[in-house]
Amino acid sequence: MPSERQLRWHEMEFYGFLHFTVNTFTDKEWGYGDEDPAVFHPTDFDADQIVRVAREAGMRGLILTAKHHDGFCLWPSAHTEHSVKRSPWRNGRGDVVREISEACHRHGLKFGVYLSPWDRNHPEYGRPGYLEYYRNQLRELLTQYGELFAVWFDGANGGDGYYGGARETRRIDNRTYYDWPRTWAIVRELQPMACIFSDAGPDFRWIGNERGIAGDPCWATLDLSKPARYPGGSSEGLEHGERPGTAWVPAECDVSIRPGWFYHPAEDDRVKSPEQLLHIYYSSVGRGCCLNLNIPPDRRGRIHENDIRSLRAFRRILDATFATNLARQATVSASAVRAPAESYGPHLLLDGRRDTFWCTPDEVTIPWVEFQFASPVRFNVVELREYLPLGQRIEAVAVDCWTDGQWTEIARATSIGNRRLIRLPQAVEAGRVRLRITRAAACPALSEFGLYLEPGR
Ligand code: FUL
Repeated sequence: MPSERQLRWHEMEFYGFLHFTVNTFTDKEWGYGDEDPAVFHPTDFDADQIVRVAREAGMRGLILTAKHHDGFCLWPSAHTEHSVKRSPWRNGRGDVVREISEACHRHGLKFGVYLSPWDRNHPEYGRPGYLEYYRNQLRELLTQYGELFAVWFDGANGGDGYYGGARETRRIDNRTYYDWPRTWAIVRELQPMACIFSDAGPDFRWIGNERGIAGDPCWATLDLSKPARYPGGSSEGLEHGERPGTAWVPAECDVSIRPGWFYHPAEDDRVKSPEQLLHIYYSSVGRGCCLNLNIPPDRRGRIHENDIRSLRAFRRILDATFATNLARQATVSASAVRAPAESYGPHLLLDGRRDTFWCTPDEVTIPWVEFQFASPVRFNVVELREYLPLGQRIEAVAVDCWTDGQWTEIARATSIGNRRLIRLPQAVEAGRVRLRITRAAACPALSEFGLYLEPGR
């Protein structure tokens, strides 16, 4: 079952990634580590514009690449000269981490950091000395920028790099070199509510691909006893999760709005369309995961107009779809209700609250609930949300509509979790809708039920 910290993360649902560093100016995806800090020179950096775009897209937080693999620091770290201190931007007195974090707090978004473990600039990389440096940097980020909701540790370790001028290949053993438990303990100590990301958790995991698409089913649990479960380890099992698993390690789907993670002018016309973004949203958020959508600032230090256009159209469709839960007009009845009915009745599916839920007696694991309407409703999206503090109990459901004097099954789904969205191929109209729980590991605890109409489909 999830921790309080993870429950808060689940409620984020949709947030953004900001990939921004020297690569933005050198047109690379992975900098070698020998970049002159002078190349980092945004001409019109505007943290408020970036955060406003994210907020208007519906993102509830932003995670910034404070340091990517090239080792260049977007904040004036006391432990290296390879940072914004040596850039012409703001005459060497700039701090991207500060500006973005403050803009996030001003606009009501949460803030998180990405600190690449692989550092192609640092002379000590691959040796014990680097670990001390890395942890000192982490301490700066954990103590100087307010509350963090996420600390993001990626698993890439490519080998060759500048490494203080050595220009060589350095291989490390992913399982042992970083001594992760000790680094995670620093996060716990300094930011107890921050969720830690890596391929293998501990708080949330990678979905196993960079397309933004979760597996179906997608379980929030993993088997952490497997030898391959470490950052940079095997991605097997990450898309679907593992049931029953040994720990709650829900998935984040990360994907870029463009082909690359960093801004490249040549990709200005390859921004994902609103329809592509919707498909990603339904395949990530709609499968119980959080979506981390990368929107890379350009060389001005702003979000490009093409990205904004796509995000706005995407948001308009989502807002129009989820403006009204049509199921709220229904009279609701269920095959079973746990006592007392006021506390566990099916009416709680329609109250818009995450902390109430419909529940059955312990021995009833496959109940149904029916929604009856005074006049038929037309919908093409079905929403289900489990009461997450009790874990993921439901394993399969079916949705039926009453048509021509009989029940017809219109959809099925497997795992539910934080939020399951079933996007129907076409709209259906019905005066009675029934949800059947067809398999569950324990009596279901369902928090919300929704019926929505996405316009134009
Ligand atoms: C990976 C990195 O290698 C990519 O450049 C990008 O930052 C992605 C989100 O994580 O590990």
